Amino acid sequence: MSSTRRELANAIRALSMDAVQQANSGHPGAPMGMADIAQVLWADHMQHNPGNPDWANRDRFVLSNGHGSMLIYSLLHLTGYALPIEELRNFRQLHSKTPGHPEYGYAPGVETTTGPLGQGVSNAVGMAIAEKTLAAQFNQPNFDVVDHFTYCFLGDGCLMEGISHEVCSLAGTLGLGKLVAFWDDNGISIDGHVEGWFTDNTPARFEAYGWQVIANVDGHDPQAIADAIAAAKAETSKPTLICCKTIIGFGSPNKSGSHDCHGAPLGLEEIKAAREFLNWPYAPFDIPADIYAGWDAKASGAVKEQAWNEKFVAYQQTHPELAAELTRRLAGDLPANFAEKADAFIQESQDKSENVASRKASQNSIETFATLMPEVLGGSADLAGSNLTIWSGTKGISAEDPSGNYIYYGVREFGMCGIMNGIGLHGGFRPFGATFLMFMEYARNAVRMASLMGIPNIFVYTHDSIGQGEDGPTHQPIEQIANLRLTPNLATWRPCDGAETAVAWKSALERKDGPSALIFSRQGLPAQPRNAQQLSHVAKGGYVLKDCVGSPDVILIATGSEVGITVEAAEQLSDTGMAVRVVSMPSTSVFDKQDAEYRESVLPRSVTKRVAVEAAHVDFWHKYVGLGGTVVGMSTFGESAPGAVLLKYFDITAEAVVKAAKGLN
Ligand SMILES: Cc1ncc(C[n+]2csc(CCOP(=O)(O)OP(=O)(O)O)c2C)c(N)n1
Repeated sequence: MSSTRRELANAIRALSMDAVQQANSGHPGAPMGMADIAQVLWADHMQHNPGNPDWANRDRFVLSNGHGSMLIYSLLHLTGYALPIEELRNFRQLHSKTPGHPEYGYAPGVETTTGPLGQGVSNAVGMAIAEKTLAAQFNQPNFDVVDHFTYCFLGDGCLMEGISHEVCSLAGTLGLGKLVAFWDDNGISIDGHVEGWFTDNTPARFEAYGWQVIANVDGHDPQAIADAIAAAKAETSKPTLICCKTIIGFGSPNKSGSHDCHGAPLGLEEIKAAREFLNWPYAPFDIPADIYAGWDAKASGAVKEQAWNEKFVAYQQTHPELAAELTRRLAGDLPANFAEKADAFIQESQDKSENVASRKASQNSIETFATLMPEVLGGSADLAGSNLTIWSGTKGISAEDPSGNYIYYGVREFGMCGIMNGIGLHGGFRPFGATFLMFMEYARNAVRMASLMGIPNIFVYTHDSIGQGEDGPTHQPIEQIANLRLTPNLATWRPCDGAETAVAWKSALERKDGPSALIFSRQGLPAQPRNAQQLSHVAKGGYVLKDCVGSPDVILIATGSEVGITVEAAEQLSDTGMAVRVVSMPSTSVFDKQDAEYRESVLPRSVTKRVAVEAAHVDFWHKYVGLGGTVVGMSTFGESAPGAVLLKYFDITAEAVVKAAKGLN
């Protein structure tokens, strides 16, 4: 006899309460509450193949309420992904594939890391944008080779987070008809019943965004859920929010409906009671064969993928160039001759020797690279004219025409970066998104998530210091660059002129295993002369830009807009007979990865007289200048005045560098 839907859902409930109990930590409430919804969605709608979690046209599933991780682990295990029961037994243990929150790259089938509430839904919006835009660029009559849904589970917590407003608002504007979100409306968050802190009219809120809202769905009634999903899929011009009334911890007779089961093990007594209540007589982690059979999606998934593969072969025959390009883009490979063309552009930038703001140099790089790479999907959080992110081939995407290569994100920095992460995870694009460096803080955690997940997105930051001037201290970064540099797996670049900027862009686009932050000035900067070897060493993150004869008396280390004044200072110091070396250090993290011999050749240990120069927080630089060195930089907030006045006022000048160097003993 085949299992009932409730029995199948109860397998999720049992696995969740048992795994949390075994780990003695975790969140049983959400998985037990959403199990019936998950059963209907995964059994009847999800287009996926457990045998190949990377199938390009799979539906994407995002558990934005990532604390309910046992829900997704149960689903992946039960449907047949390579996630054996031992992994569920090892929930939350070191080196298991089942960490406390779903981590991208651990269990097969986890599409994104979730846990920081609100960001999962931003990733889901990004995935839905990627699907829609990729489809518009590649599908042909009779060949819908890009054609999948993005499903997202979210709780009250995600809806309370501001980022959900940013991204759901944009999702409505962009008419993401294949995005379906399920709100776990259980009235509970950690502190208890949400009436005291969350009383929004959520359906009205989402209607105002332009979503289709299906309200008052009983999240424990499979037919109501099935009807809602059918209606969601039928609406192709708007995203859909299905508001599911659920009981947190459904099945736990004494703890369901209360925050007691949100984030703590139910306890052995209560688990026993829940087993009786659910009529689930099996031992922990023991799933009967007929329940496994009811969930198993391996055969049906293989058939679905096979049908798509056949369609793709026919597409390849009819549209060979498009098929080859789509294959390349989905693999994340650079176009043929990329390195050669990029190097020619770098040389050209060097030869031009233009004195421009590095944000302008960045725009020149974007022009070149976005023209070479149609997968570049640019954008800015309403600062295109300041960030200089528009190139001659820019085409904005809209609900009506999603085929473009640029997203007008509006004033939504955090949303932008979360969406970029979803786009990057989906595949087919190389997103970049821009804002003022100061506002990286609004988006900080999404940049961290890109770094944690290893998504090679590019975060573009302009107006990088007090040199930006009149906007004043609210807009003048001080500690932000250090913050970016301290983020593991983020490559941070602060180039000093056109050639360094071109190298930074090339390096960011060549990365496959993590994001890059590219930091640019508002003000004009002098181009630096370099010989061929120096030019090739820019990619090493730090190199000798100007040298003396013999061993240096002092080494000056600078980045970005301070390289120019540091070279000036070096000239003045040389005139007084000092042997001075200038090191340009556009990327400290890239420099740190070079071998010891190279690093020693740039910063010989024997030279302890060192000055670092950067119009940003001084503290970061002590690891390069040591206790014997000093730093010309900032340790207070800025002021409002023209940039040149401020640089003088705060002593970020060639004279200050000379004085600092002379003061070393
Ligand atoms: C950004 C962020 N802030 C706080 C938390 C801690 N946290 C985890 S779950 C939760 C409450 C979530 O409530 P809800 O979405 O209703 O989940 P449920 O109680 O229904 O499981 C909080 C505050 C978090 N994970 N992320």
